[in-house]
Amino acid sequence: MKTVGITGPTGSGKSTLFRAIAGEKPVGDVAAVSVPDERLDKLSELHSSRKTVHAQVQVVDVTATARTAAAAAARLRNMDALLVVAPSFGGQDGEAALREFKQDLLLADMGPFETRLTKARKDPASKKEVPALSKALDLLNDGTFLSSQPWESDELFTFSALAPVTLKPMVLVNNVDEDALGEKISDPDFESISVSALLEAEVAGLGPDDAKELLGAYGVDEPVMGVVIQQIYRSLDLITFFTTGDDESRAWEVKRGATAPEAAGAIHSDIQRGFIRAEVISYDALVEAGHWDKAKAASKLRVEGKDYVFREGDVTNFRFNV
Ligand SMILES: Nc1nc2c(ncn2[C@@H]2O[C@H](COP(=O)(O)OP(=O)(O)OP(=O)(O)O)[C@@H](O)[C@H]2O)c(=O)[nH]1
Ligand SMILES: [Mg+2]
Repeated sequence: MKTVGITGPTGSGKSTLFRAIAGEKPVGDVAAVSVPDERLDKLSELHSSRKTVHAQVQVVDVTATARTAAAAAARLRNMDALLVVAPSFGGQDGEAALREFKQDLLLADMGPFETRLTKARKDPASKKEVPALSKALDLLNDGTFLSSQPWESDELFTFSALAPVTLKPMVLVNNVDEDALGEKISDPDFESISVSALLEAEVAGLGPDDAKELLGAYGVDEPVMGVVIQQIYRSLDLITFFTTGDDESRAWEVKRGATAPEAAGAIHSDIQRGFIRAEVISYDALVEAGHWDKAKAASKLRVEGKDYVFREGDVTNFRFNV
């Protein structure tokens, strides 16, 4: 499961957004939440599945328990992606606050890169890392996030020990007043979504009918938290594939470019080890066929071997022996 950290300026509404995302169940500052996916719901319906299991992400209110800025930065480095909250409610200038906060993120990366570069210059074994490190440091000094560049895999390997914050996928939540929903911040480093964290947090504590009524008062159809979660999930370098049947329909995540045995490993290491082949059909083709069994009877299932690279929305059944 991937972990997403909520971060942003002090008092921007991070903990409020966390409550909105985590709903009524948060214990502490970490919550596992389901990623909404209409395709999965459809598969479950077509196969009358007894269980529907969505992909999940773990959301963390990063600064809630960190005692110092350094502790918060260290915690940020462990996140797979960041949800950045900009405060635009109550007459605040969210854009200005965001600009300042971006400086903090750049600074958090500069220190470790400087230290590493100094070491690499002295150590013959690390000399080859110097060009990538100094290019990265130049970018940071120019106020540019490392995520803005296409890096080579050996450069990324050099950076990986430093876990740079500005290399992480980020989604920006513009935290606005209830009557300013839709107002976005334009910033080259982020995709932004407009949210009233306070309204969403209130809604998260209500039953579906009351939630609909409260949101309706502000002209909103449904909570945007689902959209926020979907967006952050998409920013991660993952694809989703499905398994389906009368027992269970389930969404699985695997890194982009994964082969069939690697995808099998997302389910269980035994299935990866004993992998024989995968029966695969695209989501659209399966919906057209109406049911896995019908697709099978009509020879619509492809048989793929161990070199097959999984695609977004594949529905599969693995053949394996243990
Ligand atoms: N009106 C309004 N107030 C909000 C909104 N979001 C947060 N607030 C208020 O702003 C204050 C700070 O919100 P928090 O969620 O605690 O902010 P935070 O980013 O977690 O704060 P720190 O952890 O101290 O940095 C609280 O009083 C919230 O009720 C919003 O969308 N609208
Ligand atoms: Mg907080």
